[in-house]
Amino acid sequence: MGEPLFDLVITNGICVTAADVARYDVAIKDEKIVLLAASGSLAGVSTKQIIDAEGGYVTPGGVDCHVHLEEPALFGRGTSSDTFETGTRSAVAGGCTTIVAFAPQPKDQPSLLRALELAHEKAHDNCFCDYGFHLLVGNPGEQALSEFAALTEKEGVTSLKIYMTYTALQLRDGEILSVLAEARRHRIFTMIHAENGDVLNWLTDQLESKKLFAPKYHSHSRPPTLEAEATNRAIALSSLISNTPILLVHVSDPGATRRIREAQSNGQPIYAETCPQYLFLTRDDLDKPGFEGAKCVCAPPPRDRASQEVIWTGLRNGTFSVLSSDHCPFNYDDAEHGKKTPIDDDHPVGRFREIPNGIPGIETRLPLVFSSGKLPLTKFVEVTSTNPAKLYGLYPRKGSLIPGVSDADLVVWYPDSDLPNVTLTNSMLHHATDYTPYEGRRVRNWPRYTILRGRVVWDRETGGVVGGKGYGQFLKRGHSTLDGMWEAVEEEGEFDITRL
Ligand code: DUC
Ligand code: ZN
Repeated sequence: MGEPLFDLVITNGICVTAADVARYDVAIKDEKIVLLAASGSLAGVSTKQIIDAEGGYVTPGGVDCHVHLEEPALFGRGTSSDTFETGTRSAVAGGCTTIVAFAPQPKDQPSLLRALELAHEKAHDNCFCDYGFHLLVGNPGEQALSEFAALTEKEGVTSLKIYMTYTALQLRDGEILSVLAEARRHRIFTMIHAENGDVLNWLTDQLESKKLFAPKYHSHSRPPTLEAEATNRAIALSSLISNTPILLVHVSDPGATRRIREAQSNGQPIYAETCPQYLFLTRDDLDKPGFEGAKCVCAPPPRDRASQEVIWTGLRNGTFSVLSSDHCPFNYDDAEHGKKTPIDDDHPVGRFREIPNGIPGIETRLPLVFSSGKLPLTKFVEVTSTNPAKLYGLYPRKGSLIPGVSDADLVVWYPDSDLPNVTLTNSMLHHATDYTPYEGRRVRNWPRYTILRGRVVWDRETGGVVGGKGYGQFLKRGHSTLDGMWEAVEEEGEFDITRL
């Protein structure tokens, strides 16, 4: 008896990709998918391990490209409650096999490469899933801009994120233009947080002058117009730099969505992301008794039910290419580093302006959306795995099931005949955060197995998280390949100010 032919075989599953839903078996060898075969045909093959999916769906592992871990205080007073270890542990338990997290460059740090080095130090040997980094650019001075070449050519970092709000990060319009021009030159993809920081500070001052401090006023300080205006401005700035591709992150507002759709219809390379909080939470969640609303303080804030429907439609019709978690966790019951830092004798319901913005969601992203029944399964795979992989230069290694090419990253879901019917509670999650904004919500399905590069890392029935800390590898990424965006840039030519 020689060496078994395969390392792992999954039989009897219904495989879903962004293109197809079909019954076939999957064989894995040396961390790769190596064979797709007729359903049941691999049942007796020689393999080290076999999983019978019992008729459950099998999807490519989730790719979550908007994850904040181990970051300093950037979005209010608190610091992240999840480390790379706990955040990625939580990721695999929710079916996510790849994340792209942020390497933040503070305003007093001129170098992006130094920021990247620090992020590597935090993540190295600590991750349960594969990971990459986006640079979070707080100071686009001469040095930072001169490092774009090294980022893409040496470091495998081909995307960055900039902010139109937050004192620690906000860029002026001129700085945004500098980033976009340099990003275009180096084929770096730019993510933009579009909220008008100056307007929101003015509105916040107005609310505070009326002594309106409670968490629910977070939403009044960030009305939809503020997101729509900044979105429109971001699109205008991209068009000024010869239509440089950008992605509007975490879109919540119908007005912003319409503007994005219009730009896309005009042929502009405008991409957009949304997140579960804009599908499952509303502004009423900020108005829970006492300080509880702080659990749902994130930016932009959750909107109303009608807005949720517009966002679902935007996912179905392709306005949104990706659905990420924006996992940005802070402990609730923590007055030193968490949501409760702004509570004091003068402010018994805190001050919303200082509540750290962000909610946990890395583990609940896929189960919530998969179970909702509101997306066709192929669309579910497209926006949670395939498109993120394409947008951020990981495809087809990630986000697909191509034999000989794709990493063996898979999720096996429960079959319809045996649904686990889970009631979400924080105690069942694997992050290090003391709450989930989805407490008590019912989800119909949950990843039964998560497989990363051929190894079972999550086995819900026996063992839970069975992957190892440090098994997750750093991924050097290529340029975006979604919709041939950079080919279009080649055709349009380099930015030339005399053409304006
Ligand atoms: N929004 C959040 O809710 N948290 C982190 C940053 C952001 O933009
Ligand atoms: Zn953001």
